[in-house]
Amino acid sequence: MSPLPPPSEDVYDRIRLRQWSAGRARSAGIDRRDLLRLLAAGAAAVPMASVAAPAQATAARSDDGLPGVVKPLPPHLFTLRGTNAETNFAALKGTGPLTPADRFFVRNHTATPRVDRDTWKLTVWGDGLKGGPVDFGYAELRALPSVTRTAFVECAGNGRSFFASQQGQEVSGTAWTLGAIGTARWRGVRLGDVLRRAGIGRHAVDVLPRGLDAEVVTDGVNLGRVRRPVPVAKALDDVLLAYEMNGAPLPPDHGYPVRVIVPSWVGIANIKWVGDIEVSAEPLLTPWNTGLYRLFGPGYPPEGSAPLARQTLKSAFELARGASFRAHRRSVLTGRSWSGGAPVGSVEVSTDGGRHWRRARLHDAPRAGSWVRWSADWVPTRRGTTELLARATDRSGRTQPKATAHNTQGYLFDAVVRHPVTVS
Ligand SMILES: Nc1nc2c(c(=O)[nH]1)N[C@H]1C(S)=C(S)[C@@H](COP(=O)(O)O)O[C@H]1N2
Ligand SMILES: [Mo]
Repeated sequence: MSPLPPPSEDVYDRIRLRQWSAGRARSAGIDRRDLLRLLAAGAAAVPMASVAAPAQATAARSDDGLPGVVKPLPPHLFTLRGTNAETNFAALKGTGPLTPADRFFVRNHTATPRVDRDTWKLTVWGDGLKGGPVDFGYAELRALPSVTRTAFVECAGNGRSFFASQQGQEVSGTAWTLGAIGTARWRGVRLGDVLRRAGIGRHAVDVLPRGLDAEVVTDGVNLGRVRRPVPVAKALDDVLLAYEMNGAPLPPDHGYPVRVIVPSWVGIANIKWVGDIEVSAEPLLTPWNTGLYRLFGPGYPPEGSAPLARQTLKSAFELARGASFRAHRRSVLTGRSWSGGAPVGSVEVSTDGGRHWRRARLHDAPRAGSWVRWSADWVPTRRGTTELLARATDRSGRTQPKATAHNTQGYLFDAVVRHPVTVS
């Protein structure tokens, strides 16, 4: 059995922009000229600063939080980046395969809205339905058959800072290390069940969930509320409308009362605080699948790559950068590897800057859309500084490369990361 889904999603995405330039795709909720401007901005290395790190970014942090985030963000668990909070990988050591909600990274374009689930409703609408709009209340959704699945949510820009620090390349956006990922057990209803109940037609092409958080304003352009289309084939396949995370109601920062979970895809597809879903008979374009979340740069066409869909292959140590070890003492190095494509097959570790490699022990059965924990023993002998490296190979035979091809917004970094440590 092939670990990868049918190619329809990719083919679909590739034709999207062509359709749009030919006037056959619709700019959903934004002026076509503004969208073109954003596209141009994506193509140049213009930092889309207020999208990646909005003005509130500089607001003073309270001791253990951010103004736009509800949960506490103590420094031993999180590193704050603008309106966002990155999970410290060291804080995952010993936590098991699921990321506890108290240490799950937060990526907010603006701020966490407070939504009352009793007055909340989800409106499904658009010319891809056979009839008019259909509303679903929270209780109604809970009454539908539920499904549970483990999936990571990972920002497309996870690992972005290594374009600069390892490859000397300039990129725009939040300077994540590797902690813009979390894995949880999500419970909810199949988006497909809801769409069928709403009367999705055979002519439907795109499904566009939109968040209830504030509109995003960047460079004087109102981008509207956060929204990013998913092709019908994916929407009807394994997408969830989730109301539980790790057995508890979704926390406010992670989309309460209901969020979209699009397994294996870039984080932006996982719309939090979903309020409505447009079902369209035409292909849809928003800022989040045009100027943003495509690859721009010398290796890519002027309009950018196809919109990003699947996440890439990565590995991280559960260790602070610059951590120290004692010489001649046995240590157990632990970490995780994951991929949005084929499941991780094996992981190798180097403790001497990449000269020698050995197999790590895997502690989870590799699964697509999730991560595997691994470990390797190390008895350091030489005092001083060294670099630890971890390199995963997936079941399709792909291995993390030494470098990732540059793209201006620093998406999909998949190269092996060099992790500095000291031995004393
Ligand atoms: N409504 C809404 N949904 C959103 C976002 C947002 O700002 N607003 N951020 C997206 C991005 S870019 C990512 S990476 C994930 C982060 O999910 P988390 O904050 O639960 O970790 O949510 C996505 N869904
Ligand atoms: Mo993201």
